[in-house]
Amino acid sequence: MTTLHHISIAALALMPLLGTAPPCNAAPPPGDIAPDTTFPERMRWFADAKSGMFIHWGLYSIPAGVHWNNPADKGHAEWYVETTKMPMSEYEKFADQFNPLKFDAEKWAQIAQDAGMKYLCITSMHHDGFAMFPSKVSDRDNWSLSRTPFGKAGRDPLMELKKACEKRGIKFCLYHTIMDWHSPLYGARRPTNDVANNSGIQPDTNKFQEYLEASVLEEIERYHPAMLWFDGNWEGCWTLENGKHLEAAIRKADPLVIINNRVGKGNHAKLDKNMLGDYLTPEQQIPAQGFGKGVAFEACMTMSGHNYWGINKADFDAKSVKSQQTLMNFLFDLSAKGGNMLLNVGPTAEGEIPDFCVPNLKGMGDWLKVNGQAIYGSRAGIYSRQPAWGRTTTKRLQNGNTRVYAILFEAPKDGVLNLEGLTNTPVKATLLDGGAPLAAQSKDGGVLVTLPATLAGKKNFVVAVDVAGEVAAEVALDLTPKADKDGVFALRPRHAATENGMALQGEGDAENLGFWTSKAGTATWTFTTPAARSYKLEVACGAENASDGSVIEFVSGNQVLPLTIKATGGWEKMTTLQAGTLKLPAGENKIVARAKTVNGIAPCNLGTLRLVPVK
Ligand code: FHN
Repeated sequence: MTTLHHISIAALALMPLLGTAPPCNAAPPPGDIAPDTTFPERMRWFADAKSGMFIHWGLYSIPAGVHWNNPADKGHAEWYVETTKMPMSEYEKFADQFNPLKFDAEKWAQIAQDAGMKYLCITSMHHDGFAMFPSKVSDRDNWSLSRTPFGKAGRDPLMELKKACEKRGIKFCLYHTIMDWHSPLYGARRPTNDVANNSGIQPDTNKFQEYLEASVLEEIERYHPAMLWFDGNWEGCWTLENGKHLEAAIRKADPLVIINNRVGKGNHAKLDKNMLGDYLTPEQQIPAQGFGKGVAFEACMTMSGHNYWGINKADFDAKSVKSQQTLMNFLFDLSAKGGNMLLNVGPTAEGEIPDFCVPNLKGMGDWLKVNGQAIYGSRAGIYSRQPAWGRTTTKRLQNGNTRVYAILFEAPKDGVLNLEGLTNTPVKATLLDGGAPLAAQSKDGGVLVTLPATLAGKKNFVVAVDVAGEVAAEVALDLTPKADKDGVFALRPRHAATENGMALQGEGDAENLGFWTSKAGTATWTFTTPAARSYKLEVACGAENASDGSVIEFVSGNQVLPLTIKATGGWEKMTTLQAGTLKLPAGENKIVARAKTVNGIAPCNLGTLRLVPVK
């Protein structure tokens, strides 16, 4: 910027500080916000809620991942009976032990409320087929809470939690499995299901459908959940027709209940013509982009540092949990793309949410108390590819204007927020926390907002900019990495197009691509080189010990650079490895990162790649 421009900026910066700031967090009166008719009426609470708590709690919480026959093997969780191949007759004994006397629904609901979560979804029945409530339907197989000491004492944790949630205005929702490792009627019976094998009952698709629907309808009648979260729909014995029949039965019983897309078949995170249910459910990943106006989606993510859903003793003992910033970045990223975050906790068999989860949840809730206006009720932001400085969300206003919320990871060093590509005329700009007015102007095809020097170094703050009219759908943003003065390319995690389960997390220099939990996961960087030359490829990566020795590859054209991962002791503890040299032609180039051999649950987390010209 020219000196003259700096002077004008300085002058502009002084203006608002001379004014008197309106009251803290001057939220626009609700009447200001135009009603959003994009979604059917029953979906609107969901589209506005943005953040929910997921809870995986069941008999598997008793062993908490420690193998019944090999105590050194601690790598299990809610898939316990399946992954340890425990005979079902042995697993059933956990039901006679389940007595979570420390369970306190008020405490759980308060943790969710303090986290700023607007709905809560708990496993009423996971794949072990065990009903976590006194179910008359499941009692036919003696396979519900009724048989536990807790149930015999008259407790009903789902009802207690429903009441505690609803008195706090939190929507109560239920997870229900389709895949059932216990029922003798389920089509894909496991060889270890000796209970079914000895029952003399054969798998029967129609009778299983009747049983499943009876179980779901019993829950609707008993708990009136606001949403049903189906899961385990991927096995061949569940068909699209089964899903349609179940969905029709639910709609008839309660036209207002929301249903996720796992009631049907197909990819959880891809729109397809056969999609059933009301919204998409990417898991452990944040899609690179949203799915377009009016398409609801929710990414379910784990708080566990090792990505467990049900509690895992080793993870618990290590107090392994994702940072508050990572959780907030999930929420910022998903809100910017028009989606929700369903964040999971795995309570103990004694009935407690791990206490080391609470500070990060509360910290996120405290941020939302001040800046929640930028999240709750918002819709996707103005960019289809996200800027490095932060995220945006939007709200349409009654007066025809659009409020753009810019969530900044950190104050820009030059004190100017550049909403590049936003050609709408700025009408008003304020700092959301405190409501101080800010100077905004259209310039160079964007909107520049001058930030007071008092914000220097501040993180995670929101600037609300009202602009005239509707913002063009997803302002194009050039995110192509460019070479610096030394010809070095910094290919940042946020510049990558990710596929199949990699999620951007962290911020600033700690930014990284995580959740590489599927071998199909890839990250692709696209950039343009001025001339043909060779580059050394340096890769920042972090890996847990179990991932040591994994091999990933960097592919560019017909060149493949293998890189053996060295554990750094933590997914986000980055070290830089030399991957080798690439000869790149002039013009557009792509580098694809892919997994070759994976040790542990993922090969590594990827940080910034650097291409350093070979002299
Ligand atoms: O198999 C389940 C798993 O246990 C967990 O419930 C997750 C959470 O969405 N869903 C399935 C894996 O995709």
